[in-house]
Amino acid sequence: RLANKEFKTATFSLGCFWGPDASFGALPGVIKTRVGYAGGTTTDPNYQIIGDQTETIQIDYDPAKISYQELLEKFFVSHNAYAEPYSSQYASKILYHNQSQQKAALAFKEKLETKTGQEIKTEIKPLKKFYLAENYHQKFRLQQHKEFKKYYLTQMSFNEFLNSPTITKLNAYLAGKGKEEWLLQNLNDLALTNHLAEQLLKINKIDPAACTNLCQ
Ligand code: MHO
Repeated sequence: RLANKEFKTATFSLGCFWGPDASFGALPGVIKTRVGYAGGTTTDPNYQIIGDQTETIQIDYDPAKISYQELLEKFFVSHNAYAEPYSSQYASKILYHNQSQQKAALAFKEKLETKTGQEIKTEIKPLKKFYLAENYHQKFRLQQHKEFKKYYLTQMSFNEFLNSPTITKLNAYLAGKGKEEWLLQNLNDLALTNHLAEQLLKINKIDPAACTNLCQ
């Protein structure tokens, strides 16, 4: 199992939170992710009554394996930060947790603007409150795969599912994110049945033969 150790947290808004839940979750060094609403003033928002809050992803990461700088790089390549936001629900935001994140984010933005000569619309401001989104939005890609969803949710509570580093990775792989070698390294940690392991390899277009030496 992937260890649940000392971590740091990054909070980003970059459009619909389903995609980034999977793409950030795939990165080595990212321990777990969750989706919610933040960046606005509306209290107790939900998907129907979101008010001025923004769909946001929270990322717990191991700073020994991935830096805030690398997460910022991923943030900016994952969406168009130059476009005027479609709505406050889908705005681009970096919600920093401390001064060092603030400095890194501002510097990154400035460097990109100088390089491209274009203004970045990302708001950079302190995180005030993160409201966890409804269960059905968490690990959305995995939940779309009903067999996988059933397999895990009969073994664990939703809270365990939400906070599991293993589930974070599985959500990423079921979305076809990440690299083959990561999947092969992590396959045993996913504790799947042979049938589900085959499905997962198929989704990621990996020949099961590639797996016979590495996977049990
Ligand atoms: N309404 C879009 C985005 C969903 S995202 C959670 C869709 O159904 O794909 O805002």
